[in-house]
Amino acid sequence: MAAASDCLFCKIVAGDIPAEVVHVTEHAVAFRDINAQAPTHVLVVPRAHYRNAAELAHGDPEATAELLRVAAAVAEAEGHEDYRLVFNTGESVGQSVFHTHVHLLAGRAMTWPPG
Ligand code: DGP
Repeated sequence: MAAASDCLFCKIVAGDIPAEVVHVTEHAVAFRDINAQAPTHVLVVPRAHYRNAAELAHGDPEATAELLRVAAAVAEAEGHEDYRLVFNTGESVGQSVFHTHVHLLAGRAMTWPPG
């Protein structure tokens, strides 16, 4: 799927907007969240533009799996055995950027359920 011209994360993937990139693969890019909520807070995004996790899963199952592999690799590289992955889907549950991304959060104790 082509990049969306008005998409923030497409611009980060393309290198047009700077980000602290920590891991890159054929299908995915991982970079630190600008508004970190944990000592490790990394966003893993597909290079291709899909609005949310379900659309990515339908359109590109391999890239979907790669997001999870990259998240695990980044967690391990940063020394975290325990971590949380979050896909927000829809504005009412907190999605603010409509390019699929999984939040990797680690490095502090967390409670359940999330707010
Ligand atoms: P969500 O709310 O689930 O759509 O997550 C979007 C995340 O993107 C949010 O935690 C903040 C992060 N974010 C927004 N703008 C930027 C940016 O320009 N650079 C980086 N690195 N992260 C951003």
